[in-house]
Amino acid sequence: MANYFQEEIETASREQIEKIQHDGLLDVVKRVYENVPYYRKKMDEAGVKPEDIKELSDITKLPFLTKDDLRDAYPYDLMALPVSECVRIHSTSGTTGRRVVDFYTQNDIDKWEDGCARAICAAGGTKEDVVQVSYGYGLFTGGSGLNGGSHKVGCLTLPMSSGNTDRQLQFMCDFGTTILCCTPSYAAYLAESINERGIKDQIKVKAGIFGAEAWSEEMRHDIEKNLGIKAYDIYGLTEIEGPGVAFECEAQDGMHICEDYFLPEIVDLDTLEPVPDGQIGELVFTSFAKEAFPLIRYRTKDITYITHEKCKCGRTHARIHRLMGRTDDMLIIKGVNVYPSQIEEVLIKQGMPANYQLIVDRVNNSDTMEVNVEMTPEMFSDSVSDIAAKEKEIVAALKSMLGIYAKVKLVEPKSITRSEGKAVRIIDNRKI
Ligand code: DLL
Repeated sequence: MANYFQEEIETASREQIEKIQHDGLLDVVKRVYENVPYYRKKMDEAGVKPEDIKELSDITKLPFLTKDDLRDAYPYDLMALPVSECVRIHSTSGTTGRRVVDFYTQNDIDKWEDGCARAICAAGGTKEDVVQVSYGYGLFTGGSGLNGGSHKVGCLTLPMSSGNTDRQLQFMCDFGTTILCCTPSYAAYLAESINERGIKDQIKVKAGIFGAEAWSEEMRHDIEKNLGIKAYDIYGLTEIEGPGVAFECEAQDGMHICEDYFLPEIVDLDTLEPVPDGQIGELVFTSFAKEAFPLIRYRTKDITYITHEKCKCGRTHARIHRLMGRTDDMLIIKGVNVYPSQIEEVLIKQGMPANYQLIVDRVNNSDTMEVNVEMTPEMFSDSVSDIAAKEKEIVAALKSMLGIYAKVKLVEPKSITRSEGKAVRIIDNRKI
């Protein structure tokens, strides 16, 4: 029997879910048209009025919202309520441009934490568990979101934040952490540190809730094997609320979207027309239940596909497949679309660790890609010719997966900087 946090809504019928989404959509369109001049202008320009939205399918009449809109409207222009009604903000780091901010009322926080509590229960969590939250706290949503979800489930919560690996491991051993929440790259690093210190027998972790960055199925298997746990994917983004927008259940076969809060669409990467279930495209969300900062048809730039097929766990909310990458970290090398996750898949299949970096450049008007990947300590003691042979093998495997040549360099163990948050996988030196 599956472990639900809110069984009734998590297993609601399609008719019930669509009714909630229908009412939510009509309500949010009216709210933003009346209260947010930025939206009213956008809708007026698109020639659509709230009265034109009668059915769920009318959503396609509404204009998309993009990250550029969020940046234009920074700081307050997309807020749907006065500051006096809001209790919190969160924000992205703003490394790739102006910060993106999200605002929350107390109800918004409540629903967000419910989503994270659903994720913890879907990973088998109960009030008996000790949850170590090793996502960053502060403006980043990861720490606060899972912290709140863990409280709601009634778990003993360790608000560790990211970093300070010694302290992470000490708390993990001393307090008997059973559920670990952090980025997959930090989980891999923690697993490496645990094995190096020979303390695996003191670790009681049974499940991990890992997200905030793209990771491959192969990386999941590696972490599961190295830590002896089940690793669950969790998805979310600051603009929509943070973690818990979608999460995996025990079937580990796609992430259930909290469809009672968010209306998902998948649109074609070129035409932006909605595509059917199973077809890959860009994920678009309407966060109709949000009070302070509802977004309509927000283009996430995340690439995946959706399914409404029945899930073994009994949850009825639609699932998105593990994210395949982002439209903006999709590298185009000699005209070929390349996602870091494809390279990761090849590397792990070749027995390499998931510690790698892609260096892209343009030499004589032609794109080049170099894949630097760490050797395992065992490989490091191999002869130079063995290492060269392994490099050749990886070059061939990458060529057969991507159809292009990439130079491969096996580098010393531990020479690629470890990440405590989101890993930096790409260094693009092209000046285009
Ligand atoms: O990363 C929220 C989060 C925190 C999610 C903790 C999960 C766990 P942002 O910093 O705004 O928010 O980054 C959002 O990260 O659009 C995706 O591109 C990527 N991302 C998030 N979760 C996943 C995942 C948080 N499970 C952006 N798989 C999103 C792949 C993910 N990519």
